Amino acid sequence: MRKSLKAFVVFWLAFGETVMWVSTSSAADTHVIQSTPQFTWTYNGQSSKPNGTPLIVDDLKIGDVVEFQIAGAVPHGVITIKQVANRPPADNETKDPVLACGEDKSAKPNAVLREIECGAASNFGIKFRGSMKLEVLDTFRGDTSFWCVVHKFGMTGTLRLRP
Ligand SMILES: [Cu+2]
Repeated sequence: MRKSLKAFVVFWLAFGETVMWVSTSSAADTHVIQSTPQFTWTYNGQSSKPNGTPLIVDDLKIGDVVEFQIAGAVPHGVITIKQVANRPPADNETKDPVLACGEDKSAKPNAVLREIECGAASNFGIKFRGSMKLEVLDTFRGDTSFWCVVHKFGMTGTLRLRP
């Protein structure tokens, strides 16, 4: 009897640990990308470069949140782009990948990100100060790139799922 009780306790300790491991590894993370006074994006010790080199954020999971924080005197904003390159803005910008605040889901069936915690209006595609949060949808594949609505290819980045 005592032996089986002990086995039971050991089983539950192991089971509980497994449950805890699963829940922490699948929990949603928030990835904070910040603008800097040097006109770059920075994340996790990495930065974009004014020559068009993108900031690479490659540790996303479905359900995670990408938060853009913009502070300081210089205004910035975020819009998705078709490709990382020095292209005229009209050629390169696209709003298709992001379901912005106030938009109907049926209008953007190909969205891979969704703006959340909507305030009075969407911050997507315009200059703003403060925070914009984008949730990684289960449609996210490959690379989704963005640049600053003001500084264009001089301030660009790429989002991708972790390997
Ligand atoms: Cu900018």
